[in-house]
Amino acid sequence: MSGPVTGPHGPSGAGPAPLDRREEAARIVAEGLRAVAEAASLEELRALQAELVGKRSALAGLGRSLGSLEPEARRVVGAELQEARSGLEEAIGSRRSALEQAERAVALQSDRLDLTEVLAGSSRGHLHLLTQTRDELEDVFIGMGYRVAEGPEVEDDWHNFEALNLPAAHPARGMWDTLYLDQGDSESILLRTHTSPVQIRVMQTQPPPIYIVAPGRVFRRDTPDARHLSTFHQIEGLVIDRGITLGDLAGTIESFTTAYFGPGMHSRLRPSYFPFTEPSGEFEVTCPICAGSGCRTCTGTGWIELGGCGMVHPNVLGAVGLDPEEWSGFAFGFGIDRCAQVRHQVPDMRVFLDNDLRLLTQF
Ligand code: FA5
Repeated sequence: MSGPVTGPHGPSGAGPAPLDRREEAARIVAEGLRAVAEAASLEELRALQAELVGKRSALAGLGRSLGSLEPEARRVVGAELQEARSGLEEAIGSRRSALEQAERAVALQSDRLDLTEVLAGSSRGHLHLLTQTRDELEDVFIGMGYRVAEGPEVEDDWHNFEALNLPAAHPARGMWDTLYLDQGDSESILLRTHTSPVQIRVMQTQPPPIYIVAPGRVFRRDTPDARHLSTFHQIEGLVIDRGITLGDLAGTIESFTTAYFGPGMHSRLRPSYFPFTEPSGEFEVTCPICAGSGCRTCTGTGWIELGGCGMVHPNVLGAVGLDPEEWSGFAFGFGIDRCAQVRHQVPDMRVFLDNDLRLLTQF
């Protein structure tokens, strides 16, 4: 506080004299600063703030009593009280920042998750078998010169059906029991039933030649059983180039089969029907359990179905503006879950969704 006030003391009975007020203010400031420095929490500090500089504080009371002083003394003491108040407010502000910082540090420490921690007796996490399978399938096709493409899981009717040569009310739509979303026009937005709409999206956005695979999640109203799930994964393949033949498709499937399943495994095509390919086939691989001699798993045939395939239908090329006279191609789509099941001889596909450590730690 600055020097002594030289003005006359107030009349007796009209509050403390200026000097008393200044001593009182100095005492309040000294005690206040000590209390602020010792405040242990933001809550304690808030209470102190009201006590020291609030409307009902002793300092405010002193300020209110200045009216009884001579004008000059009122001005000087008033300025000193204001200075005392500012000093206290400044100290409260910096103590608040320090306490807030300390509280944040404690909260951060208690919220911290050590993701690298390995608890004794537990195993380190790793990719799920289905993710590993998808990665390996991608690697096989990347090794054969393909690129990886992606498409949305929520699709529109045009990409999932119409552009794939499946107009509304086409009987073959029944091949896919579809989950529709309550969006837009009735039955216009759906959860994709297969990865084939990615064929359309790729052909719409990039000119041939096209060599892509598109892995992803698909959805159907299928009842889960040992070989079916209602949410599962497929990998789509699409080749569009000049002069592509059925022989290229068969050779590609055979190369993939031996690369992914091993040298003893082979593939074969069986005639089938898909509206977006002509001719169409289903491709099967050697049953890994009986090595082709016939067992219960392969119903005695020695073969297990993996997916569908065929030569891209001219109507599909037309839907995306490609000239079927110039371009031809093949497409295939097979189950990633089915691949993992066959390769690792998992009897029931539903275990892939159980998150049971006894299964997860085997792969
Ligand atoms: C299709 O989905 C066609 N889009 C495949 C295709 C693509 C044909 C390109 C021609 C050209 P399909 O419904 O048959 O076809 O399914 C293909 C594969 O997905 C099946 O062979 C099987 O391996 C897998 N799959 C089908 N339904 C399920 C299911 N509910 N659970 C697990 N895997 C399934």
